Amino acid sequence: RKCFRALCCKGPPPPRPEYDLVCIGLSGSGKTSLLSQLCSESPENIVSTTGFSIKAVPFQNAILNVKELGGADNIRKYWSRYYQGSQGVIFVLDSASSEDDLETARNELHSALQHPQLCTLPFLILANHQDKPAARSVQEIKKYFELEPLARGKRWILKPCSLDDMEAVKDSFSLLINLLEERDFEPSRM
Ligand SMILES: Nc1nc2c(ncn2[C@@H]2O[C@H](COP(=O)(O)OP(=O)(O)OP(=O)(O)O)[C@@H](O)[C@H]2O)c(=O)[nH]1
Ligand SMILES: [Mg+2]
Repeated sequence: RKCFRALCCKGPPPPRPEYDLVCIGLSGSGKTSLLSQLCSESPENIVSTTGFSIKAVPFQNAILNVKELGGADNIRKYWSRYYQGSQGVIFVLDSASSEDDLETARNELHSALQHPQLCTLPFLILANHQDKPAARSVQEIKKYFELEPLARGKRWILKPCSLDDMEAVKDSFSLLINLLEERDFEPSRM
């Protein structure tokens, strides 16, 4: 009987921690599609994001308030105005895009990694569109994006993914949540 009580009468579960994240990446990289899937929203009628869009994405052990910034050419220059208050960064790229777009994505990622408001935060970099035959592998992307020197000492995760394998996407987000939690437990510095 005691055992039964212990199992069933524990009261409400503790509230899940919430984190504010910013999600960037070129137009068409799949930011809205991935975030909608994570929120179990219908994948239909997704249009290019003008300005920004905020979603509360629920996970078992945390809620991520993700602010997606539209990736179109004329919006990207305003990205940095929306960085303040972020606790982590999600960068989505199209692994099958043209050489030109890949170079633009690399430059944008480098700017983000060096931005004063983002440079100390954990980064989740998603090499999306892996279902396409032209997709570059995560190793190729790691090399092309020259992440090693730039991101050294930072907490970042680079993972391949595609819209049709949401389990892999969820696993990547779990790793990001681990990085966000680590910060919570960091002893305060004197
Ligand atoms: N084949 C394939 N298509 C994808 C994948 N992810 C997204 N797409 C498609 O790419 C298109 C653009 O996706 P969006 O989610 O609107 O891209 P976005 O990054 O939000 O773009 P902006 O809001 O303009 O910055 C949609 O037609 C998606 O269905 C993927 O992994 N594989
Ligand atoms: Mg979008």
